[in-house]
Amino acid sequence: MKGTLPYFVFAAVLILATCEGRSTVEVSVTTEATPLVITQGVAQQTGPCSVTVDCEGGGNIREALCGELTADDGSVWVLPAPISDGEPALDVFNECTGGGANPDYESDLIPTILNEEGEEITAFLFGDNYFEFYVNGQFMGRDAVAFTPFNSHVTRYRVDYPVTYAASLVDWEGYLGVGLEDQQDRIHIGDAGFIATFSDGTVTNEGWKCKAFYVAPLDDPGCIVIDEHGNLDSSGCASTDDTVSCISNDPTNTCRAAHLPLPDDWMSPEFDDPGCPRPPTPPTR
Ligand SMILES: [Ca+2]
Ligand SMILES: [Ca+2]
Ligand SMILES: [Ca+2]
Repeated sequence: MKGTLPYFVFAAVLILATCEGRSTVEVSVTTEATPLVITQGVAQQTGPCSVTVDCEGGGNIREALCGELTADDGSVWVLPAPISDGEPALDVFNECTGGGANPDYESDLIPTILNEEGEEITAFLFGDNYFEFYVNGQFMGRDAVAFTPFNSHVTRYRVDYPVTYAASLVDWEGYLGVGLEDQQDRIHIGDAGFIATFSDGTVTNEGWKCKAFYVAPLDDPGCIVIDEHGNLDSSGCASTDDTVSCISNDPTNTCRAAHLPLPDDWMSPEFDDPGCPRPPTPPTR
């Protein structure tokens, strides 16, 4: 039914901010409703996974590896996030595995038919660094280059309104478990973001919702506030290379991270998202 306002869900597995503890008071961050787990240091196991690729070209190539980190409570965390084995979306620009710009993307697009009589929508997708994209709970493609160089994608589908979009977003990390990466000769927090534009005029904006499942690097997890719905708020935490002290103090052993389990149905239109906060908006430059 064209004209009906779509409804959006926007789930993130890694938030864009990072944290530092400022409080000297011991703060419990684990509740029955919110099984937040704290880990310290990098993954015990690291290696290639389904998104690891050999880049043919492109500047600033960082290889995307995956890892596993076992917490003190015995829980095992896949880092930087659980990853789908699904196929990448069609390239718009991909220097790593796609030869650069893809001027033929328009003719290469094959619509996925979710509803035969639905609206045909084209979505342009860019993630720093990695996304998996779902429409009404259906997997529509993932990012072909999980770390760097940066790349962009497009996908097309036919669907009835209202539409629920869901994306898992990962700011990939070079030091799995502590949210850090190499930049020239130093270790660095990095940054992240996601932008999508749709042919029906929809855009990513403050109307979407964003839930964090993994926050790093942290000095003291007590800076994280958990609301009554189990959402993590790390806006009170420090988030720069200069203010997160573990970065300059043996980060691979001392930086901490906060983890929430990713629900199986996070991409479903029925996913319960009360109180999910709005996503951070990008700085004006
Ligand atoms: Ca990417
Ligand atoms: Ca980062
Ligand atoms: Ca990044």
